[in-house]
Amino acid sequence: AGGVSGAPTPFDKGGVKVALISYISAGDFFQAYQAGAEAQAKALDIDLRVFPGRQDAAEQREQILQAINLGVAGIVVDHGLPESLGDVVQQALDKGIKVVAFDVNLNNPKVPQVEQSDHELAERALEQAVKDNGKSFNAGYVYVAGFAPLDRRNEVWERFKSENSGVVEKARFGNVSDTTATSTADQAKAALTANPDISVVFAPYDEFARGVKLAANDLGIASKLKIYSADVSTADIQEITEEGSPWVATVATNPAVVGAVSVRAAALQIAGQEIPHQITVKPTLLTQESLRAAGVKTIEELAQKIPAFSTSDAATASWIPDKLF
Ligand code: SR1
Repeated sequence: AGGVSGAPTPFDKGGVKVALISYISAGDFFQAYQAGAEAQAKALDIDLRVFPGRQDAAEQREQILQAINLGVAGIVVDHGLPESLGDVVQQALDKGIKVVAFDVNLNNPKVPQVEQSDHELAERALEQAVKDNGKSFNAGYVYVAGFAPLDRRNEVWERFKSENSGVVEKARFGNVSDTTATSTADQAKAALTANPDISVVFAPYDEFARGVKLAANDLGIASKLKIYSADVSTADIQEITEEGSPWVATVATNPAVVGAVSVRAAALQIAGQEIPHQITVKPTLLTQESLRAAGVKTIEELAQKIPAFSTSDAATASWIPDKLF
């Protein structure tokens, strides 16, 4: 550990221990988020300890206690169930450990919250759905309650339906697990078979969208369906742009940038510098048409064309290297 030249203490010496404690680590979004956190940690000479999530609330609590015992200076809590985290996060704060939450509402004024502007994300996806399909359509909706980003996107969906009486939610389904896409595909198959008049599916998580697309292909109805989602990865770009894909738009950040922002927020707090309570990384609308027209095939190519996919001005400081991708 050599530290970062010109950085405030303790980053001038390096080797600062920070824990990344995730609730979910399967899937493209969470792997890219972790990779971004690791890249930012490396650039700050942080000793990042990664605790992989297994969608297990008890294990995540235990991991926070382990991080406290390791003597970390900061903890990034990535998703999770607020009711099982509040007291252990308070124990960390009481020991002087700085905590940052990504996509989990810890409702603690000492814990800054990182998010992807989920209201805007859902609004932009639904605006595109209206642009493509008008204001009257039968919809399928993929949702699992209890995850902060999905709950925020759901607020927009509920408002959207109340403002558009021609939009009818015919089926609601969804599953979050280590097999989200395939379990959602099974549910989507049943929902789409029972409701053949569904023409639009709002699936605001890429694993959900992937599941619905799988179901549509299996049922041979891909040409009659349009899927609107959140998130993007290299694999998603391939699925969106392939010939005949029903996945027509997504609204997304680069999750690696969000991971980097989360680590920067922890670092700034550890250095005793002010950060806003709400830290937002804004998403970008990516339509099938625009991706095909740009010939973009990977997240890296997207980052070359769209500045928001390579960096964010959230949680920055002159001493923090932030051009990582
Ligand atoms: C189960 S929550 C999944 C969402 O978390 C992140 O906010 C991603 O955008 C993903 O859609």
